[in-house]
Amino acid sequence: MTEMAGDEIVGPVEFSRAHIAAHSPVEAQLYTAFLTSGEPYRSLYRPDFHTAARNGFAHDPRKGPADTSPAGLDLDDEDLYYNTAGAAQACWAGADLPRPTKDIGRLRNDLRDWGYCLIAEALSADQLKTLKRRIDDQAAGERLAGLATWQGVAPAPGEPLPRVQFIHSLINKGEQFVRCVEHDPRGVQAGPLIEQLLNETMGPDFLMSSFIAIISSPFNNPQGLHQDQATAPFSEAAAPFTVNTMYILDDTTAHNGGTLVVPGSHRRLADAGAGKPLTEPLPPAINLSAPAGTAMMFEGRLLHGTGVNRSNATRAILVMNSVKWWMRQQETHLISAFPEILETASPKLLYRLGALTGFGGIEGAWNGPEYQVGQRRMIDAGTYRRIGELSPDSPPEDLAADYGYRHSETARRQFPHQPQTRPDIRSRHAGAQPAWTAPAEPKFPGRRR
Ligand SMILES: O=C(O)CCC(=O)C(=O)O
Ligand SMILES: [Fe+2]
Repeated sequence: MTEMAGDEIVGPVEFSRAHIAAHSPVEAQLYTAFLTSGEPYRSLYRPDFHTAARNGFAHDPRKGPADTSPAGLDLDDEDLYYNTAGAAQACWAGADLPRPTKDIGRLRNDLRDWGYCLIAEALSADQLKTLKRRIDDQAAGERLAGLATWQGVAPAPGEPLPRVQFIHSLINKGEQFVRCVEHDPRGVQAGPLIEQLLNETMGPDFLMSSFIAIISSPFNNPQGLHQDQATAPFSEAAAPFTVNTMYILDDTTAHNGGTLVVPGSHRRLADAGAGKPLTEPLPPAINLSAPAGTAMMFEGRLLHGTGVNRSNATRAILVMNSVKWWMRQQETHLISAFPEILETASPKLLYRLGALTGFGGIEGAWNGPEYQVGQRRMIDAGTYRRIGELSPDSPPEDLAADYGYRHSETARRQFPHQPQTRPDIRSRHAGAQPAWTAPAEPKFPGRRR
């Protein structure tokens, strides 16, 4: 057997893997205890702790019963978190939980105090109809094509796939979805109100992380309750890092699997502290109940998950997740989006897709004020050439090549002032053109520069 190169001692013994391992017991390590705390999920999934959640806020269909459909789902046991009709309902009976409203003051209070709010008639009847029809068609098309995505919940024992269909990258699948991302009132009549609440909660420079449809089928398994702000064990009491806007496309109740939510859990989890176990049990979950056309906004710390659809029809929602501008987006829009979507996008849409150079740049062209659409176009066309190893001895054609970087805003701006550039290269690339120019529209106020 050959020695692994990484175990070779090539310098001072203090740098050897064996020496480092011998001097790194877990107790001596910097933040390992915090990073591996597993909180808050360790607390959330604790059995016999939270009210009306005997097995914690997670569902394991392998634990039975076996004779239900699907196997493992127990719809009678009131002590399971996904059955909210009995003890759970009694627990919340007197609470002034969010109800659909158009009153921005009430919406603010609900989002702050309960972690979610419900915007009444966020979609007009026409907008709802258009979105619903497009989603039904898209979902059916993706199933027929063998392209449907099944995820979010556990499959039942013996079933190969979960009973929840996701539709990804909605911006590619109908212009009404683009309007949702832009909060254009022609697509979502409550768009300006939603955008205001997002701006106040996230800062106006938020990005769109993903925009998807989630369609639960009869007797899907429930989702383990979770925070969509995937920052655990980091937790911040002052404000959330993400906010979801969820458009409800079917009348939703406990019967057809309205989203499970633990009202106020955003505060309780944040107050417990980052990486710390919960010391107080949480109250039970409720199922969201609201008419189609309502938008639920919920913040990233709120505990929630897909409920069990006990009806004989599907339940569809659209979820747009917004993140801080310095967080990684769930979807790499710059690769997923159709070129035409990027090329005709407004500055606001481009910004929200993460196409503004600054973070996630290409080959260091992240210091300019431009959008990365040009680079994407060149990549699509197969004309984007990357800069590799260069030296004074490189073949002249390598030094002079038409690299993709030459077409970036940063490169073009700096090129005339470059010291030592070979004269033939200076003249050859003096007129490098951008591969794409953004529409001359007013600057989007969310832009960071
Ligand atoms: O389906 C739902 O109601 C919620 C889905 C959800 O929370 C998720 O997929 O992260
Ligand atoms: Fe979620």
